[in-house]
Amino acid sequence: MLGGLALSAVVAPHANAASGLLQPLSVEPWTRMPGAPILDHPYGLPSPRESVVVRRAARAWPVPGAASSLTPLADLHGAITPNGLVYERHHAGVPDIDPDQHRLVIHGLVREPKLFTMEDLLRLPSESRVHFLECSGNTASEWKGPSGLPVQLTHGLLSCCEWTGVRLSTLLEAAGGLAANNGHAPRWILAEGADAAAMTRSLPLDRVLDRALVVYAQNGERLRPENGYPLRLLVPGFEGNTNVKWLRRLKLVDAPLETREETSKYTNLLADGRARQFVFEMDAKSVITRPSPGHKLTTHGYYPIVGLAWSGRGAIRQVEVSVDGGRSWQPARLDGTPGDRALTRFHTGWVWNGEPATILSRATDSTGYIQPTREALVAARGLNSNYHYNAIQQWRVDADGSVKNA
Ligand SMILES: Nc1nc2c(c(=O)[nH]1)N[C@H]1C(S)=C(S)[C@@H](COP(=O)(O)O)O[C@H]1N2
Ligand SMILES: [Mo]
Repeated sequence: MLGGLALSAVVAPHANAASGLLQPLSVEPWTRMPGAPILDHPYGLPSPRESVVVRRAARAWPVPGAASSLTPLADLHGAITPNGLVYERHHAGVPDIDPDQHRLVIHGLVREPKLFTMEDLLRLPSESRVHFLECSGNTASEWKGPSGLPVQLTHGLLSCCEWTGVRLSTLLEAAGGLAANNGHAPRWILAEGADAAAMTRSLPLDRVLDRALVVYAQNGERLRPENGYPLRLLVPGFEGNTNVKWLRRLKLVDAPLETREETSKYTNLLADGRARQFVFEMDAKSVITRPSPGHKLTTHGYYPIVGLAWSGRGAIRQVEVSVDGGRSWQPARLDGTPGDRALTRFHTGWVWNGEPATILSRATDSTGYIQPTREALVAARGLNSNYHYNAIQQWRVDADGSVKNA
């Protein structure tokens, strides 16, 4: 059963009418001749027929090297983002780092400061884990109401990879463990990148020690240059910015360094003029990726509704979908067992009767937190803030079948 309907009942009428199931299959040119030789592409490429499935830029940035590109969520399947489609956010371009010359330093309040080569790091115990990464600026376009943009441009600062690397705790052990000094206790850790932005963030040790990894691989191969090659910090569930790319330095300190990226940027100004600082976890969120703006429903009848849900505080417990503007909700089916701080694919079905409709999804995470409405989020946070927009997203389906962000 799908969406309460037997599969045969919903699929058969289309299939018979449209594709002439009773005709014998024709023998096409590609079946009559051997295909292209192997090793045309020693590194495989997607089918040229999928050439529209690419990252896109949402806007031009005013500073040289500052740029972002967004993941084509509507065209992806499952939960893993292919490496070539992982969204990018660079504050000062993509550095061209020679891995043989790259070094990672651990210093500050540790017993024995250490310098690691990439070779050293590859010899340490490693592990692989699937986690999402989301820029805290993701979906900022919707704070003031529906932007009209497609899901790639509203929610595409989002990816999910299997990351491989070394636990932060293993590196600390290699540095002889934590060491207080002159009354300074090691409570925070500063991470610094080797790019021209020298991106630096301070992170509370007690919240990252059990989960942070220093990673050198994504989805089975070494990191892509744009995602931090040869080394990046991965803090599952934390806002994208804290996942420092091109990582070269970790310093154990007793208090946050109050860097640019945690004062002037990546703080959240509230309506009353106060600001939230060190807002690390990405709150639970979901979005319908198909159908989504730009798609068109061509006939009345059955349509699958699929999307993605995630939470920076744990796993997804439930996703509900509404096709009547939020008046009634039905639980969606989740793929497998939702992973900790990983994208979760949800599915449901819907028979569209040709009337205008509004479709929405709402996520609940393993802490019991429920994704808020836009009204509730704005009431709590005001409209000054750019970051951490996680409200329920609605798409409008018009009578002609076109889907809009309106
Ligand atoms: N060194 C460095 N690390 C960085 C950045 C950067 O510009 N320089 N951008 C940050 C931001 S804002 C985000 S959202 C993520 C993006 O990671 P990705 O480009 O691999 O998707 O990296 C973070 N780490
Ligand atoms: Mo970001």
